Amino acid sequence: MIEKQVSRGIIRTYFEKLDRNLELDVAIVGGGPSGIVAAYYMAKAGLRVALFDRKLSPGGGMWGGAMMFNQIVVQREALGIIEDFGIRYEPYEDELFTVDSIESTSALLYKAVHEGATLFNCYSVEDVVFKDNAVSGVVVNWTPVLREGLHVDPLNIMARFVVDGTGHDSEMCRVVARKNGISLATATGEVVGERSLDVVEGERLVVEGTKEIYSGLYVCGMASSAVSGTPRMGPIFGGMLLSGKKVADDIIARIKG
Ligand code: 48F
Repeated sequence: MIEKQVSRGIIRTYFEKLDRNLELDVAIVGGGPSGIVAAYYMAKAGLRVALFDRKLSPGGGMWGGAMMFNQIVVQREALGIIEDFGIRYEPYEDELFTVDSIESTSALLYKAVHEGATLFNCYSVEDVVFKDNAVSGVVVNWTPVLREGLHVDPLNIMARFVVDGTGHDSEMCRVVARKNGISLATATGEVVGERSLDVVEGERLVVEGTKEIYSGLYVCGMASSAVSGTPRMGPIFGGMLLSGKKVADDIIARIKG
């Protein structure tokens, strides 16, 4: 009865996958370039890591290049990461290189999953689990449920660490600060909000700002610029890749010692 087998194959394996991911080392919120790179290196180091993205197609702002010109620029410092993912690149000028944004985004996604990270698409993280004054998991619901405004309760997924990779809105930082009356590790204790564009400073500070922003909660990518109030940088992606690698290295060191 092939019709029934098709459905059963999907249901059984999906729920096995969900069940395996109810207790994680790391839950990454947001599947932009920084979050996906983080997922890849953590999975490669043997951590139990899952990434949740509200879109049907994770990849965040990387697919569209700039103004939908689907090429992006990376600087020499990030070439090691580009090579780890097997992405082809071309020298451009000075220390800059160009890559195809479709090849890059699909390579990041493919390698992260292939290395053992689990990606849950169409999942919106609406809150965190907050226990003993630390972030210790995520609260998830279907994106279409939230879009429709349906009154359906979410599920909880526990994690030793949560990474906010939600991009310009730094959603996890905002929700943690707003709901729990705590101070984040920023100049004001709150989400400062990103500044206008400065490529050089933006690229430097996005990596510098990649850190534990509250107990159990790390921040990477544009979320780190938004929370700490550093400049945006536009369609140069080296900082995003380096930020994802840095958050992975920091958490791997914390967990593995
Ligand atoms: O913004 P985004 O691409 O994240 P990023 O890694 O990269 C930024 C660059 O793309 C670009 C840039 C480069 O220089 O400035 O903007 O910081 O992707 C963020 C992802 O998070 C998802 C969203 O769908 C997107 O794919 N996301 C945001 N909030 C949530 C979420 C949420 N609450 N739950 C689940 N996913």
